This record gives sequence, structure tokens and C-alpha cells, in this order.
Amino acid sequence: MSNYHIKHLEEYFKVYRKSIREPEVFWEEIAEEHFLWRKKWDKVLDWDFSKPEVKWFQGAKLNVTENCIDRHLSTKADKTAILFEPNNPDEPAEHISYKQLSERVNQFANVLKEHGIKKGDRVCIYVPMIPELAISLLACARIGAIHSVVFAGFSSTALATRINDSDCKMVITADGSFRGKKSIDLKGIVDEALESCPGVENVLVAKRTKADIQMKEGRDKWLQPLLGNASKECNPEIMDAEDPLFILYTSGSTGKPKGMVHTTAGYMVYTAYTFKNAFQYRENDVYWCTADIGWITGHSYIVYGPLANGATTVLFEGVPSYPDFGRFWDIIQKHKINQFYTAPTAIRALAKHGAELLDNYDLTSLKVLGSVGEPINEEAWHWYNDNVGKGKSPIIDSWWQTETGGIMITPIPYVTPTKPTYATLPFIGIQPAIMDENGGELKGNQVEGRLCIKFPWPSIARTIWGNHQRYKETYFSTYKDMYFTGDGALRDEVGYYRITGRVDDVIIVSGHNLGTAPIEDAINEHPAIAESAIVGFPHDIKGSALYGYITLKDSGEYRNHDNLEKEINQLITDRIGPIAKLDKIQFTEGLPKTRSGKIMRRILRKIACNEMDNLGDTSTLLNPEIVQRIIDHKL
Ligand code: 6R9
Repeated sequence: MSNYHIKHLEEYFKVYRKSIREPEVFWEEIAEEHFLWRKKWDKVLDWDFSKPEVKWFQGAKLNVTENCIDRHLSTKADKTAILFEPNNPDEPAEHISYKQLSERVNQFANVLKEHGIKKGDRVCIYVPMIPELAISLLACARIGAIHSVVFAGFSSTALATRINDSDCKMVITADGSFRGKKSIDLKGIVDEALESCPGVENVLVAKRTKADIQMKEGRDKWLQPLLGNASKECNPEIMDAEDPLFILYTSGSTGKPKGMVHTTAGYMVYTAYTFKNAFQYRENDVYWCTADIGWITGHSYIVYGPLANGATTVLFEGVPSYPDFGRFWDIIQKHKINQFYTAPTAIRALAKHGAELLDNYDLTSLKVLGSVGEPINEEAWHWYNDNVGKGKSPIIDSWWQTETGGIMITPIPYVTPTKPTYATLPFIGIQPAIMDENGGELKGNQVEGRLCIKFPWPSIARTIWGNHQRYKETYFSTYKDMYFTGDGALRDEVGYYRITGRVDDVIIVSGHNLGTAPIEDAINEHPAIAESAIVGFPHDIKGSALYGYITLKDSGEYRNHDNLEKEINQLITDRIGPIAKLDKIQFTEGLPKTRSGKIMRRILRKIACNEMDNLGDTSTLLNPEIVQRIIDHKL
């Protein structure tokens, strides 16, 4: 019996050791016992990081949707697969059982086929967080079409770039989307994008907001009537293990987004296995990840990982602030959520509104809390632990990337003792390395450097769509025979990992390497401060000096900025040392953020360096208007 479910620390170490010593034997056992294969593999792993080329389960035949849906039907037909919680709390939640999911995916798959979509075709999905979004991914997977989900908050220009980069034949969208009090005209954005996308033949439009929209004759069709007429049976396309399952774009250090390609078998095996263990999912648990399916977190841990385990996964349409800042807690109470997975940016935003709000809700169902997307600062970690988890639900600070497909470094809840701001130990099968700047590996504990991975894991992205050379240069050229993550990390005295932030955020001040994350952590401890972002700017004597952009909490106290500046620098001096003191502090009402909530330090850095005419594309930001305001008030 393979170790599909890790239950205590000793077992973790035992299984981890096996996964490193005999990776092929280990993953073969997992794959063999827990998934449905139409044909088994000829070879478990073939790899060469110098090309780079990675192939898992070569020769195997399968369909991911048979694993995520069909095989559960004999035992779980009536179990809720997707629990849809609408934006408006007065609209009833929708429980979609595995049987209903099967029928709806098959109907959708048949509609795709009727519109000429075949194995290998690319389909762009630009749909808000409604059930049709998850169903459209699965419908593509059913017939072997490659989905490319674009977050339905991106601009028409960003959408068009992504549609054209992978030559999508079809776009699936909705009339509009609800987000809090607002509704957004999605179809209008698609129409604008398609003016520069000649390859798109059809647009399928789901009805959600009932907004009055334009439908282009011959190109655009309402989805629901087509689904209603389609058969509920659809034979799955039998795929090769290494056939692409999807493309997902991620931003790079240059402007052009990278279309990361994930393939079929390895991605399925790894997301399923990590889901089971990183969340300690048990039968009948209700699991909720607040990410949008437009990001990798939603792909792997709302759709594929949970469904491959026959889980109940919540899909929430709305925002944490609507109808008020208690919405997350309301949903946890209402659906008795057992595992809750969110991002530090959301935790900080909620913390800003006080912990008192939580007293009105029963959160006793919670067993596991998760964090992902950026380093979680110490203050947010404690707030989450004390107020949401009441000190009883372990926080899994899970580090991973679009490129890694699944969780890479994380505590296993109730197994790995947690430590604030530490992602702790590598997941089973993951071999991290910390490298110095000259290409040498820093062995042993208490070292800090750049995070690489030495050995392939099943869900590593295989290439960048249409640009294998860029894939090689970005990830496999900095260090020989290693996957370079672009992140900095330290390994402490017991071997726990802490992610210190992107290495492009390391600033060298008077010859000292300073990570932005620890400085921001120190600043954020100040009771008046909501968020901060540190960047470097040129300095005559020090080489680089530190520029801090700081937002204050709502409370209205601390209007005296002079004192506040002194207190901030005192905190930094106390926590890190005088070397990390800020030369300039700019108070601002917001920080430019990506749609997934990451602070865009690149833009802040350029402003600090007076490179205002070279800011790049700011249209894909969550709050593009803040950029001008920061420039206007620059010191
Ligand atoms: C899953 C996801 C990847 C980058 C990654 C790192 C940062 C993600 C983190 C974390 C510290 C964590 N990141 N999780 N940093 N601690 N727990 O977010 O993918 O959007 O591709 O971002 O996010 O810098 O390199 P993606």
C-alpha cells in the first residue's frame, strides 16, 4: 500500500526519504493505486534539465475527467462536487453533485465538438467565478482541447495578447460578472479584444447578469440553450500522459506574458496527491479556496486536485467585502468549511477591519487554514492564527508557482509543527537547493540564497507555449541542471525553509544584501500601518538606498507623519539593524497590485528611480489609477 495519506511526522520523513531515493518507484506506486488509466506507462520518468525536457508516465493513456468525475459516480454520484456560493448572499447556493457535474461537463463537451473543437485546439476561457467556469475547463479536458483561462478581470488588450499568443479558435465568456455591488460588462471587453484576434471563430456566452449585450451574427452564441439540447453522454478523448492539458499565462520580468504549458498525467497525479496531504482532506470535508480559477491556485486547488479526490469544493463568485467584511466568515459558518485556503493580501485587508467582526460567526468547523501567493508577514500570520483559527487550526504557508503546478514547500497540517512566516519543509518528492550567486550549492542548515529545485516532480511545467528557448533561459540557465525559481530562501537551523521574496527584490545597501520581505515585516508590525513595499533607488555612497511606500490603517490616528517615520525606522533598526533603515518614506493611500494581489514592486522601483516614462503596461493592474497619484506625491 503506497503512502497516499501522511498522518504523522515520522511517516513524513520516511515517505520523503523514499520519494528522494527512489522517485520512480514512489510515484509509480501512487499513480498505480489511486488513478484510472486506460493504459499504464512504459517508463515512469525521463528527464534532462539541460534541454530542458521532462516526461512522466510516458506511454500511459488516460483522461483527467474520468479521474475527476466518472470514477466517483459508482460511490459518490449524489455527493456535492461543486458548491457554488453566489455574489449575492440572498441568492441560494447551488449544490452540484458528481452526477450533475458529469452530465453538465459532457453536455458542454458536446457543444464544443459541435463547434468544431478537436483534440489539441486551444480554447480561451474568460468567464467569472460561476459554475460554467469550472465546467468549461473540464469540458475541454474531456475532448482533449487545451484550455487557456484568462482571469476575467484582465483588460481587452491583455486578453487579446493571450488569445493570439496561443492561437485560440474559440472564446468562452459570459454576458457580465457580479463583483460586490458592481457588475462588469465582460462581453464588451471580449468584443473589443476580438477586433484584433482574427483566429477566433466562435464565442460562447453564458448568461449571468442578463445585461443587454451585443451578439455578433455567426460568431456569438448563447451557451445555455446549446447545453440544454446537448447529450449528457460524451466519451472521453483518450490522451497521452504528456499531451498538454492547459496553458496558463504568468507575467515575467519582461512585458510579454509566458504561456506555461502543463501536461496531463503528471499534473493530475501531483495536484491530487498534494491536495489530499497538504489539506489533510477527509471524506465529507467541505473545502474552500478563495482564489480565482483564473490563477494556478484555482486550477490546481479548486478544480483538479479536489475533484480528483472526490472532494466537495466551494466556488465563490463574490468579494470578501460584500455585503460587508464579514462575508468570508459568513460563508465558513454557512457551509461549515473545514479547510480554508486564501492569500496574505486578503488576510491583511480583513485584519484592517478588526477582529471583533469575527465574534459574530461560528468558525468551529475549521480544521486547516492555508496561505499562498506571497510571503505571509508575521503580523498577518498571528492575526490569522489567533482570530480565525483560534490557535487550533494549523496554518499551512504553502509556497509554489504557476510553473510548479502544485504545492512545493508546505507544512502538512497536524504533522509538521508550524513556524510563523516559514513554509517549513519540502513536500514529498521535492528536492530544494539553496544556491549562492556564483552557482554553488549552500549545503547544511542556516544558509540563505536562491531557491532552486534539483530534481523533476510530476507537475513541473514542460515549456512556454511557442517559446521553448525562453523556458530554458528563464528557468534552467542561471544554475546548471537546476530549476531556478526566481525566489530567495533561507534554511534555518532545523532545516525549515523561509521564502524571502523574489530575488529581484533583493537590494544591496552598502554591500549588504537585504530582502524586502523582512523589512516590510518589521514595518507592518507597527499598529498604524496596513501595508508597505520597499524598493531600492540609487544612492551616491551606499550604492542603493531604500524607499518605502506605506499605507496606513483606517483608524485616523497617527496623523503626525514625522513621528511615524521615526517609529518605523526604529522598528527596522530593532528587528534587522540600522543598515535597513529607509532613506525615503512615502505615505500613500494604496499600492499598485496585480489582479492576484501581488504588489507590483517593479513599478514602484521605477518611480523611486525617477524612471516615470518607462513604467511599462499598467493596464492589467487591479488599481491602475494609484500609479499617477503616487507619482504626483513622489518625494
Ligand atoms: C501559487 C502562486 C508565484 C510566486 C512565487 C513566490 C510567491 C507564492 C508563496 C510565495 C512566499 C508563499 N509565493 N506562495 N512566497 N510564500 N507561501 O502564487 O503562483 O502566481 O505563479 O506566484 O509567488 O514569489 O515565486 P504564482
